[in-house]
Amino acid sequence: MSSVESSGLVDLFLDLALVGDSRGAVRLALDLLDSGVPEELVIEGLLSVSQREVGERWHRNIVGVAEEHLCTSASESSLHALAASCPSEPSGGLVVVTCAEGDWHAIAAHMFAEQLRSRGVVVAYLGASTPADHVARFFARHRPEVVAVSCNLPLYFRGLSRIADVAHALGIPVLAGGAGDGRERREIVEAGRRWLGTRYRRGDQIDRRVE
Ligand code: B12
Repeated sequence: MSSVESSGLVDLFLDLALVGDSRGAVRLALDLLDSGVPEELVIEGLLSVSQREVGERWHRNIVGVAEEHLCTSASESSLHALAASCPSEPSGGLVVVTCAEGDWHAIAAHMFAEQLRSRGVVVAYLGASTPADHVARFFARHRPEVVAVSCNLPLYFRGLSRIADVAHALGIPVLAGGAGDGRERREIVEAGRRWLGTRYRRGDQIDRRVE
């Protein structure tokens, strides 16, 4: 558990977010940043943990979809505010971060994209589920160096595969990641490795950047 997680700030973030005080929640994230906590840790220790906690409460029927939406909205706003407060000078080839076709868990992909950006990677984050043929058109126009696909449910492995196929058809390496939890996370990582195939080394470079 990180010091952010154990500080009670997650509960405070949720207290604010779940009653719709998105501004207060964003302020909390920015205060952490101002106190010297690196952006990546604010994302991992505050936003990601709050998202999982609201998922847990949703699962146990303590809160409903309305509260989940409020929390996700506060986390999204926090991500934008953090990005605006942490200018980086990205360089190198373009990395496209997209969700698997069918997967609407955009915020996991957004968190990952922002973590890459904070490490100086040039990132285009496409958001939630995008049809593979439209992703292919974007690839053809912008020729990314790598595509990182966020897949958060095994249900969307096929959608992940469709995006991997269009990337591979253009010779673009694919890195897969993201997960709900537990067994699925391992399955997703394994599926990602299978698709990476011979192109693993270039994707691996990005993988190491997030570990
Ligand atoms: C918010 C949320 C939603 C929102 C998403 C909104 C949005 N804008 O993103 C909405 C309401 C759309 C939603 C819908 C659904 N959801 Co939902 N959702 C969640 C919740 C609460 C949080 C997800 C989240 O914010 N993740 C962000 C953080 C927490 O994820 P993270 O994995 O730590 O992210 C890091 C890494 O994965 C990594 N990463 C991410 N992408 C990549 C990519 C690469 C290449 C790499 C290397 C790394 C990487 O970087 C991230 C930052 O460090 C989770 C609970 C949970 N435990 O996650 C459920 C959860 C994922 N959902 C779940 C379910 C079942 C669903 C629905 C099927 C519900 C339904 N019946 O309709 C639908 C599916 C919709 C769809 N087509 O996708 C289940 C999945 C269970 C399972 N494993 O099968 C969960 C676990 C809830 C639960 N406990 O039951 N959901």
